[in-house]
Amino acid sequence: MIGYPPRLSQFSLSKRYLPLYTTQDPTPETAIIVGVITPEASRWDVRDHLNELEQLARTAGADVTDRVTQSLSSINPATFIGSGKVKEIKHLVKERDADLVIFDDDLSPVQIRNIEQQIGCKLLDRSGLILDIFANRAQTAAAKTQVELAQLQYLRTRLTRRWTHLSRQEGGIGTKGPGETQIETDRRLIDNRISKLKEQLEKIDQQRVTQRKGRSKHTRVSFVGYTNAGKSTLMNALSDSDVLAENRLFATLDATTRNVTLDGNKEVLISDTVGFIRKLPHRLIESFKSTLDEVRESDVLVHVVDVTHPRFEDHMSVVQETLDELGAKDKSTLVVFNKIDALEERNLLQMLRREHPDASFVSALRGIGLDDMKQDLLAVIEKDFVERVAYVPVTAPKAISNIHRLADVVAEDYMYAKNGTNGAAPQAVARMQFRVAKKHDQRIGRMLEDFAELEPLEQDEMHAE
Ligand SMILES: Nc1nc2c(ncn2[C@@H]2O[C@H](COP(=O)(O)OP(=O)(O)OP(=O)(O)O)[C@@H](O)[C@H]2O)c(=O)[nH]1
Ligand SMILES: [Mg+2]
Repeated sequence: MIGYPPRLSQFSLSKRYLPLYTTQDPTPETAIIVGVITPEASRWDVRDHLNELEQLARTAGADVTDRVTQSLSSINPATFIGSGKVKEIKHLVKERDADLVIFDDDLSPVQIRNIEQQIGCKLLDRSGLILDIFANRAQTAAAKTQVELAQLQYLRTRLTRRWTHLSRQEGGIGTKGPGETQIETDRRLIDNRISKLKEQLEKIDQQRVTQRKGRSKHTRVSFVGYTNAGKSTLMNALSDSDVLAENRLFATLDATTRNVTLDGNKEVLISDTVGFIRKLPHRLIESFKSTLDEVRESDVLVHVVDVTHPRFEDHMSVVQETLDELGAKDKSTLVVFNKIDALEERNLLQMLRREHPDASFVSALRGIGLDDMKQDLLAVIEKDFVERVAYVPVTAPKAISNIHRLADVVAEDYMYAKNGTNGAAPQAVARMQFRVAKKHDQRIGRMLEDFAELEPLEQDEMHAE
């Protein structure tokens, strides 16, 4: 069953554990989907948006029987669509014996209440549907906690009186008496749960920060892209791993990281993570902060695009906007056009090659173009790195270990060096040759300031000394 509205009775029935609300019933529900044609969204836009909504509904376990559209110059604040249209949907629901109606746009609590009262079945908007899918697909403790938080925050703003019978009053010291309305009780229960979830997420966050610190010297690459673009398939092809990849939306909800060796023995860490979609609920992005930190903190992004999708250019814009929202828009990025094996229009490929001379063209599924892509990735990474040589006294082991932590040490030899200006006695040093990301270069430079004047002794100087 697609899970909206969640039963608030859950919140008061179990004080210890409040189950995540998920889609579990295997029998498909029947759904009617609704889109609105506006001056900003043409008939063709809405057709494609509804195609995607239907795919989302299918992912959530519903069969779509009908599509309803309406052209509107302005939105009706009470019912979003016109009142005549609501009546039409009501009849259709009856005729089809539909279980739910799904709007492609997000509705206000008032609109949800008004429409639901009239149509006589469950009503869901796009965000609610996406949240339901996420809830159903969440596997790990982190993903489950993140989704539940987003669900409750979404629900909190949509509490209306229709739920007043669902939550039991809890009596006892410190609780309000019978004067408190059920909505207040529900809101309080939700708020308590939200703060617990936030605490849990903070703990998960701290663990992840520790994990990430351990791998900070490696170049970190994140795969980003629209859902179903082929990120996990590409990850599997490059790293010989077995991340779940399938033809459904939001197959991946957690970040998986793998070690991949590029040309020249350059090792990088590649993370595959949750896909983006048009109108990804803002709350969801917020609650998935710790998963998406992987993207925010990576050095380079690989933007995977399904080139066979008729709307792939829109998808690219959605990904850019989402990256912007995450604060990761300006990272060095390699664009990878995927699924070229399934592309029927050869012209499109030629045009794209002309328009995106720096992009890679691959088939992750068939293993086409992967070596070239690895080289392209290496080139993007190299642009962000500088190579340095430093002489660090062995009496400064902290500086040596910091270089190992922040940079890729290419060579490390021990020798004697002296300060060219102050005439002090020669000292044992490590000659360190390393490659460092530009973002860490200044930091290392500051750490090594005191040793900047050290110069290696020439062979004959060593004997003279
Ligand atoms: N024809 C073709 N299909 C591909 C290719 N790469 C991936 N696919 C298919 O596209 C579908 C989605 O692939 P995934 O790797 O799960 O996509 P994803 O980007 O990880 O998707 P989410 O995790 O849902 O965001 C699967 O059915 C893949 O088999 C390709 O190069 N060619
Ligand atoms: Mg995936």
